[in-house]
Amino acid sequence: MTKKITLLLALFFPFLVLAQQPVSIIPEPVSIQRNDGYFVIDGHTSIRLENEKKELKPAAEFLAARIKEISGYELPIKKRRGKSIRLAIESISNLGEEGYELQVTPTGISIKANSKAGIVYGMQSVLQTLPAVRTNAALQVPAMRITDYPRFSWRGMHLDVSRHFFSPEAVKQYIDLMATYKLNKFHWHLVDDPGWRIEIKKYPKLTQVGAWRVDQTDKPWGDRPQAKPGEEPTYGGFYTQEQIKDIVAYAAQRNVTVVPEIEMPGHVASAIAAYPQLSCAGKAQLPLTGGDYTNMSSNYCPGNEEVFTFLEDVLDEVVALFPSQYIHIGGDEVDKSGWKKCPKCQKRMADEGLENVEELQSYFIQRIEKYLNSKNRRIIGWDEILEGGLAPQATVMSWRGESGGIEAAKMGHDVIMTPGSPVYFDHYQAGPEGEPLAIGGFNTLKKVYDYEPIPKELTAEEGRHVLGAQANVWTEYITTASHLQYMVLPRMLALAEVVWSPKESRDWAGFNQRLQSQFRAFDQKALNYSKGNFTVDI
Ligand code: TNX
Repeated sequence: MTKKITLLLALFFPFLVLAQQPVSIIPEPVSIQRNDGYFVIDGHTSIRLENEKKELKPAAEFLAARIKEISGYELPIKKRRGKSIRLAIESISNLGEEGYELQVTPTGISIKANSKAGIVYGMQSVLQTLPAVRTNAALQVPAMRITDYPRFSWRGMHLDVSRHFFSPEAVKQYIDLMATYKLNKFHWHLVDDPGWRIEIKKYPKLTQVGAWRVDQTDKPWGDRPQAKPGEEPTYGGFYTQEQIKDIVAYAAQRNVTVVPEIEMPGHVASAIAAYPQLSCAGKAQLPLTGGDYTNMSSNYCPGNEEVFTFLEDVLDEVVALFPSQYIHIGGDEVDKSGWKKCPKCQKRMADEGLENVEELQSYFIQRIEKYLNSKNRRIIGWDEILEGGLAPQATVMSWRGESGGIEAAKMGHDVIMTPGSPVYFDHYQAGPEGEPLAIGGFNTLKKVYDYEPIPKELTAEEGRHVLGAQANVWTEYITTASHLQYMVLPRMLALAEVVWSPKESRDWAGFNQRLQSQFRAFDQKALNYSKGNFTVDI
């Protein structure tokens, strides 16, 4: 019956029915009120900066560029009479650093926030109501009033560019997707065994040698054999420092901080390939492959002073490229058995009074932490850095479930939750029949959507150490930008809602409805995404 009435209304008063249509924004804003009518962006609209002109200019340019892309209109950024999109930094209580107030009426749009970040998020909400690609249709923004701010300050996506290299364009596209859904920390896993991906001027071999390997991507991970000596390592790539600066600036314009990960002391066969003297064995396992590595020639040697000089030099260049307060230093999955057989390591342990190899790793991480603290930076490490004693200022990324995060939060350390289940997006999201080969695991969209980053085991006080959550995307099996899109879409949108929207407003059915307009945007942009039947939990 109600359907019939709606249909009749639509026939005779289409405007009325349109006015009732809900607005679909992901992540769901804290409060949203839909009003009647639309604001139409056209060739007479301008972008008006009320104050803080300089600070807001890049944000305004971002919005202007987007509108030009979808409509051809070139909105001037200036004060002029008539229709405008007003951007204003003001002091507004209860919005926090990243919140915003958005008001759309038939005569104009106003975005107010305490900072540039909030203004950018207000723009993203507006942009989600518009077509994603070039259109000749009118650009109608629904009249509405939104008050919005994030639940967590760390809303992260990680990308492993070592197991497979992704072009700067693919990385920018990934950052763009993050920004659309108000995710703000891009954890860039730049170093791992199969490839060193960041140009370091002082150590050119890192990318001349360490960025290239023998291609064995046609074989499943466990079946990738050691390359034969002399085989040509031609597969890989790296980012020049110029490209990195460009990506960091691109991200900053969208309020995304790029957090680089420089792995140590394990997962560094690529660095050892370039500078074999940095390993306990003093030799490398060459040529590099996409397969496994032995520990004697794929870890740094903590007994060797040269290793610390090398890392401090590398970190000097890293710090100069990345304004991020945090530098991720890895720390995961070190097979320490080689250190037990290494005389230099034994001597180091005796000199420092260390009882076991776990303490030796802790010594390593703590030295690096001290160095980075002296540069006014803070370290993040995977939860293994708890073993042998946690570095005093370290933030812990909890990936082997939540127990490491719980332990660290109880010790008063900050924590980022990235448990394999449910936020490893290299795991299957459906199937596995009919799905592209994945490393294993099973993290459905529903499982991601239901994730609660603050564990019950923590008191309210301890829970405040949980800065947020992040999805990790390891790329042993992900070889192309299109495959990467498929693994993160739409799970990234579920994560966005988990870390941004109030816990109480989580609504699986509503999310699925709002997802539909995002699917249209993916189709328009020819993005590859999983189209499973998400209304049921598979
Ligand atoms: C474990 S998660 C790793 C990665 C792998 C990943 C595969 C973590 C800190 N280390 O090196 O790529 O599993 O899911």
